[in-house]
Amino acid sequence: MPSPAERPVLVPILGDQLTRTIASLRGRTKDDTVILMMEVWDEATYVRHHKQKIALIFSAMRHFAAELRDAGWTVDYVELTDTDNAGSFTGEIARAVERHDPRAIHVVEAGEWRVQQAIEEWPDKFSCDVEILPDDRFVCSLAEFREWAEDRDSLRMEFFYREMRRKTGLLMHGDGKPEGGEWNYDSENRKPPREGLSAPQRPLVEPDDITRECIDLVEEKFGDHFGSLENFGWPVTRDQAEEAADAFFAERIECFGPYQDAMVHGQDDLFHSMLSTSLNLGLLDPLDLCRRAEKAYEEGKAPLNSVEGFIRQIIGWREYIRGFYWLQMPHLQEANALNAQRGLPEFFWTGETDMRCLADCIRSTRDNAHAHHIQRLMVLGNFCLIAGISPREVQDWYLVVYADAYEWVELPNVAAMVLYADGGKLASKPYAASGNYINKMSNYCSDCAYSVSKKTGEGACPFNSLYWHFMDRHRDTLESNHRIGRVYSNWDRMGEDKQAAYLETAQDFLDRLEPADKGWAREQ
Ligand code: FAD
Ligand code: DLZ
Ligand code: SF4
Repeated sequence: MPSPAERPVLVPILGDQLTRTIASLRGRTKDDTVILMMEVWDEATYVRHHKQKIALIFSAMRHFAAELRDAGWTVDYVELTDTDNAGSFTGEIARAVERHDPRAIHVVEAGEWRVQQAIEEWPDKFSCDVEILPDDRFVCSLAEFREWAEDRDSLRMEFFYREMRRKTGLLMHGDGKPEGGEWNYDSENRKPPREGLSAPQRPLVEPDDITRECIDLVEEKFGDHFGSLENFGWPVTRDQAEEAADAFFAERIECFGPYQDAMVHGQDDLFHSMLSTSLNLGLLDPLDLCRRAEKAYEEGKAPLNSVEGFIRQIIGWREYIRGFYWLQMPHLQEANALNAQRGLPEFFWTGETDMRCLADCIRSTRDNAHAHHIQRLMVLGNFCLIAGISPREVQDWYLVVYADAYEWVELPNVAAMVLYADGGKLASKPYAASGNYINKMSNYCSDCAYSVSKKTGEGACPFNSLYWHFMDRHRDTLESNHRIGRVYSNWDRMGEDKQAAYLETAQDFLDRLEPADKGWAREQ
């Protein structure tokens, strides 16, 4: 029988922990470590993920395992189709404990609450030591976020972001002042798309043999999941992710800021970085990416509003969203402050709607497993908010359809930012908007079956009447919010006939919405 010292340490690496410097590997020696990576049925099906998302994660995991082996590590890799695959992380750990008789398990905490609950049971389930290490691939630790949030009435991102700027020194002067004198250049980042606006095509990564095998596996096992695999071009290795970042810094960051909120029919990525999948898998380091953006500014290759905007998305929003998730779980999953109960419409899965803005965003979502932020927030999300769609159904949809979707980042964005389901802890007011906003920031309305300038009746843009229906039905909750401004005095000034026309048009539209089969998102 091997002595404890001869027994290896088992290091499970989960699908979104594909970082060579991950805490569980740091300081370990190759001759007494077995790395375990597991493709498991439970993770692939807890919601019915977009096909590109599963292919991306499996391919990135397989490439990562190959890199580790090349570097001399022992990797025990369990494929989805391996005989005896137990189907769950805990089941696979049990089998690995049998195979390797480890003296300890060292695992980095999970990104998702659901998985973390399972990991926390391991010390009781297995007889060896289990060490659960903090995930330090973020700028702000969870303990630090908790401390920041403690005793604050308002958890606004802007104040957190300033702390992160001070902490990292990004775009900061020695005297503690922000570069350019302002913390935030958002007001310069709302340019509507000018006629003919087009961005350089993002380089797509040609699938290699490993990726093609994963694509075939997904078609075979998950062929009835939402989405198309045809356009698969995601980076699946760190080198590829770095090349994607190079292309962003060379070609798109300059216009990233000004056109951050713009939407153009058929231009799916516009000037966005398309780096969220790589960041969330662990292929890219968030701080390093921000330092590269800062360098582009210092070298005069990108304007301050673009660079500050990009850095804010990462050390501001991304970090804040993660901290908020862990602070609010598990009740955030159930939050429904506005008591929204309507089922998600079927067209979210089929894309079959005459509303051109929604049809284009859903098409991009189906073809690319991606839509950019303003499409997610102000078209898809805004519709769900003002139509009163149930948070659980909206959450499931977003978790399924995006290749970058993990609950820690999806849930706060959906429940708190989009649906105001947390009652305003994250957002100071609901992001509700009429067709006017979409018309200003996109070219969708010019060729839509509905008329954006028509407010009520047949052919009127549904966003117009739904907006007022939303405001009217939540008057008790929202009227006292000082950021809602003059909305209710405008509403009252309209007079009863106009109000009735709005409410009738909206109700008529809502009555005709066909709810989706719940089987699209989860096995029934
Ligand atoms: P860019 O526009 O280039 O931004 C740069 C980076 O900033 C992103 O890669 C991302 O890491 C980060 N970022 C920007 N906004 C946010 C944000 N609100 N929250 C967290 N990080 C942010 N992002 C995800 O990574 N996974 C999700 O599941 C997800 N779900 C979302 C759901 C809704 C309803 C909304 C409104 C936003 C969601 N986001 C999510 C945030 C954002 O839409 C995506 O990160 C972004 O579209 C990814 O594309 P990009 O890499 O081109 O981003
Ligand atoms: C999303 C996902 C999928 C589809 N499949 C796997 C898998 O088979 N094995 C794995 O390790 N991870 C997978 N993931 C990502 C996990 O769900 C992710 O690591 C957890 O959500 C983190 O808590
Ligand atoms: Fe969307 Fe309304 Fe514009 Fe049509 S008119 S694209 S539904 S905002």
